[in-house]
Amino acid sequence: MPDFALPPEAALGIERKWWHTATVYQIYPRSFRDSNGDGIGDLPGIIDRLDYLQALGVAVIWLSPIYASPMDDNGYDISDYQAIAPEFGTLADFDRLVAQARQRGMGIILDLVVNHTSDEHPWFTQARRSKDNAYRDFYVWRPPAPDGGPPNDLTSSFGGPAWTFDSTTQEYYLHLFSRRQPDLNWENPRVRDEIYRMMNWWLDRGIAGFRMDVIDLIGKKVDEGITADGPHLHDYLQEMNRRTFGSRDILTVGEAWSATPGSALLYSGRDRKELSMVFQFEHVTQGWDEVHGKWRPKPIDLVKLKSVLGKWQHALAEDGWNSLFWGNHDLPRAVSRYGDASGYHVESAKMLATVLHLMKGTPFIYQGEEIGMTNVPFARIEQYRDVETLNMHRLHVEAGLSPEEFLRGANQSGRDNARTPMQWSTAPHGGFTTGSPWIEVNPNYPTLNAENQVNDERSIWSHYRKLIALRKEHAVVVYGTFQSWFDQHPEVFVYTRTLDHQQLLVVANFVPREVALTLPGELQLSGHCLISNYSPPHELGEELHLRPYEAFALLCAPPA
Ligand code: TEU
Ligand code: CA
Repeated sequence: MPDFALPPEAALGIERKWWHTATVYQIYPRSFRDSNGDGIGDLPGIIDRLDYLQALGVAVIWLSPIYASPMDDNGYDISDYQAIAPEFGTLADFDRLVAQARQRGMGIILDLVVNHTSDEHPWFTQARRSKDNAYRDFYVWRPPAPDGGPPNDLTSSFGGPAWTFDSTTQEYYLHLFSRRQPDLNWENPRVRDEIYRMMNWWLDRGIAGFRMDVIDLIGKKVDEGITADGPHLHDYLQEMNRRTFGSRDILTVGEAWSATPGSALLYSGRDRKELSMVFQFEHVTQGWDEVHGKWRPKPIDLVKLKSVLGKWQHALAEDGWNSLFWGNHDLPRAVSRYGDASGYHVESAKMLATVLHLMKGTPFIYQGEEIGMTNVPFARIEQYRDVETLNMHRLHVEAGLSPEEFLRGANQSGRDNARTPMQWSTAPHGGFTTGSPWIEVNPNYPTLNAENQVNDERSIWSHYRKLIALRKEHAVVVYGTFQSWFDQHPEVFVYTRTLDHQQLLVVANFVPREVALTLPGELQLSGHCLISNYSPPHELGEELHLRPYEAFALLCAPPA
């Protein structure tokens, strides 16, 4: 709940929600903190670090999947939606986590993975037995094409066809991800009933919301080649809302790689009764290669990046709501992708945080981002664990790419960059485990770790703490109107947020060199500096001399 007096709703023109002022922290449980030395992070490990998260100031913790799973995709392949994976703990641990988080003013949101299950889910083991099994229609089955091959050309996100032949019944089943993640058939009302029942069971345990995995895929029409944004997608979401969380005050965020400003308004519009917000990825994918996608990322084009971010700020200014993020468990480390992880590590990590957290929307921090964790320089494919990276390696090398070239791409964009263990201290394996970790710790942990930063006012961690606090203290950060300046400038990002008589000016230099900038007359360089990544802050004057990766925010109240 916000701890400041907000302007009246009438003045804002929008209904206030507790999650407007919240900052969310994403935990990838496998890599956060191992409590028992088996090398795998777990729920007691998270409980052990709740004080750390409370000190940071986050209001919500999103847990990547913790359910029973064979872990083909680290838990995004669920074999029992109402059981905790034994390596993560027990249901009693989970209840304790919810209660202890609540005592500290934090809520837990769960990852809802209902586009697909594991191939070990009892629904699927039943379904594959015979064509007339009661669970057959829980999944998507099709007879082979006339030549015996897959029913159509749909491909899996993890490489190869989206169809696998099942010899028992001589039909193919659909999997938009790994062959161990068969897609559920949302057209079957029994599937939807089971999912809503399961969601209510978790809501009754006191969770604060759901992050919904690839939710834009549930309305698929495979015979028409439609996967994302199918014709009944929004009907299903409205039905889900009505039958599960609609009457509760929770946060829901849908992962939607296909989202456009138009569809985001359908998902998150005030009167739509669907979700609180979606994750859209346009700022991510604008930086991908046209042919090789994320495996050949393009250098940052700031003009383009600003135009995408600005477009989304404007599109959801009056209705709907934005999520704000640089990273997650599928993406490279923010400071490695958008900043300078070697020359200006601290400055660029703080700059990126400043720019993101002062836009309008709900910010998401991915674990380790608050200490500036970086991509991992794995040199051999054997060091990787991710099913996507391992599949893609096989396919690309078979297709003639050199293993060295593939590794270069994986070093920049592979999902394991985000999944190396949280670096807590200078202890062996960064204090993540006393055993041997399931994936190697980034070798930079002796200098880059949380212990070094929590008590240092000048650290990246302290900068995040200040930004999270600013959102709770200043309504202009939450509700101010966004406007960008210097749109064509390739090196600086400048924007203002305006609410009533208050104006927040945010200035950020995205390059590792000095940049001179003359501000237009409307942008008064006066007021009170809320946050800055250089000390002492910039000199106020006609012309600004921004230092490498310098970023600051000024709050002014123009004379009435
Ligand atoms: O991700 C969706 C997804 O499409 C990603 O796999 C993404 O496209 C890929 O990393 C980019 O190349 C969600 C989860 O976040 C991810 O961890 C899961 O593997 C996936 O769904 C399947 O559940
Ligand atoms: Ca463990």
